[in-house]
Amino acid sequence: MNVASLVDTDRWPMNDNALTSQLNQAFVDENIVVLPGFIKESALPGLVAECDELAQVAYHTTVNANLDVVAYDQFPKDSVIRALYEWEPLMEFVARVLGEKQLYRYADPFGALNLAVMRDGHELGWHFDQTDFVVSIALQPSLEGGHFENVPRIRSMGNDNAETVAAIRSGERDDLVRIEPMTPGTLMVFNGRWSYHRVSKVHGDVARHVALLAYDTKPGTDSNTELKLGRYGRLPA
Ligand SMILES: O=C(O)CCC(=O)C(=O)O
Repeated sequence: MNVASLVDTDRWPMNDNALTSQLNQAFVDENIVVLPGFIKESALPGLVAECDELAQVAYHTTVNANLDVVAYDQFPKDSVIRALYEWEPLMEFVARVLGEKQLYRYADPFGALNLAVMRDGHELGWHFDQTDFVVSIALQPSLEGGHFENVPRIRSMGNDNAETVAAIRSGERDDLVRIEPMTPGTLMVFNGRWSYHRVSKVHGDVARHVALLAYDTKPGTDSNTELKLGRYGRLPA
């Protein structure tokens, strides 16, 4: 599998220092960078077919969410999404966008790579992430809803901004909420620790497919038993 051929490197030259320093500056300023058309349009039908196949073995998660999740160990060896995740140049590119010297793939046999499948009625409520960043690749939008809604940099280490966060949750501060564009093929690097975000309710009989690629600045990162049981319904053998 020639993974490099999936990426539109004319539009997003991954080794171009000018591009990666510009993206790094945007990440520092906004806690998010959105790269539309990172995956070539011509590669999308094959990837969506893979998602539809994988979605059949997804586990329905109800902890803090209502969506179906495919775990890393469920991606077959010849999976193209797996190959993208395991492709060194992609990890090195994300490191440069983040301004990090080195990244490591998660040691979590389930959480390293997920496919999030959101079907009619599924949603992901307002939350902050426990991690400094998440990398997502949007592959298929739902017919209606399924928007990635985000309030960037709403809290910081020293200020939880609890009143505003509560007002967003109760729908009184929609003026602060941005919908981040997630057209198919978009790569997003996002810091959800300081940005409040959700995925709005999905409607219609087309599943929303998003691949979530987990990297860390330290080696050996794994999730705990409680998270594994909640999100995947099982523990490693
Ligand atoms: O499905 C998405 O687009 C993002 C999921 C998300 O918000 C998260 O994993 O924290």
